Amino acid sequence: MKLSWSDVTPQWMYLNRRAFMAGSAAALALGGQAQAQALTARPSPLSTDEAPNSFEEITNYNNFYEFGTGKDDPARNAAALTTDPWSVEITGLVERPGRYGVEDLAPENALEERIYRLRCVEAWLMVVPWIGVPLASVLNRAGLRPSAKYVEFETLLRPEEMPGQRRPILDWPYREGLRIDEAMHPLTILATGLYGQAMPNQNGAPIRLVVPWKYGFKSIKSIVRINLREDQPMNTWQQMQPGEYGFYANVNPQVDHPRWSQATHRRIGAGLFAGREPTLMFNGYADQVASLYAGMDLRVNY
Ligand SMILES: Nc1nc2c(c(=O)[nH]1)N[C@H]1C(S)=C(S)[C@@H](COP(=O)(O)O)O[C@H]1N2
Ligand SMILES: [Mo]
Repeated sequence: MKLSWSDVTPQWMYLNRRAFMAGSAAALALGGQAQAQALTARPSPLSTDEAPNSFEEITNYNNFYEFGTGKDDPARNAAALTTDPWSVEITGLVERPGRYGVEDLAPENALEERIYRLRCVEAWLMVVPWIGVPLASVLNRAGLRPSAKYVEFETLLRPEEMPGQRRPILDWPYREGLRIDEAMHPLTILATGLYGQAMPNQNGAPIRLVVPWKYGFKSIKSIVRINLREDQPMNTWQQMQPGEYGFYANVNPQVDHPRWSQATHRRIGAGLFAGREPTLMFNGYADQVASLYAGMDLRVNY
């Protein structure tokens, strides 16, 4: 199955550019890291001008419970994950359901760099230079039926390669969901890389969601299924602890987690003496997204 937004870049150019990029500054910036596939992406006005965290920080301080609950477990264990071949099944209320390859969902000539703040519900923050495509571009090409009101996402279930899945830490596979207007918002992307290269396994290779105004757990990694439905789906963390994690999970300094304050956070890499920073409404994206929640009680819809 092919989506109609086909890659208009000639194959020879594509291969050439890849070979060129392999020796470029983007690749050199990775220092001692194993060389991954280089990706070219155009800059976006939706990027923050805050300085990104280092590649080192972004790939060694992770939450990816399929590979363990420690922050350094994903970096240690995720190399074993087979990410090629990979396909994403688009199902439910769409005109063109089917299995799609990563290059079909996010063709190289459509890639954008989106430098976003990532605020985890655990009250830390990083800035990540993602590479990806708007989720809206994928949903539009798949063709939304008018009855599609929510999108549900599912991570790969593969306990042979994901040691965390051999234990009932969460109800596997990891699942997430968005309301359709959230999914279609220009800030919402499917990311296939960061820092000029294909997505490191520990960050959700080969394709993951990024929703920058919501707590990090909404940004589900290593997606194999996108399902369009009429009713609101249950997400994994909501199912685990409904009193602590909801469906919306919008970053909100005024609504505390039952066990800790959300008023401030720690910036990863800022240093021991940096002090905490005030958390921003919708993680700093209020101008773009506040209207999505007009009239909603965000204390009830946490
Ligand atoms: N499948 C899956 N996706 C996931 C998680 C997970 O454990 N499994 N953790 C989430 C959480 S809590 C956060 S903060 C972000 C972290 O993304 P990063 O490791 O790329 O910074 O991924 C999210 N996506
Ligand atoms: Mo998180």
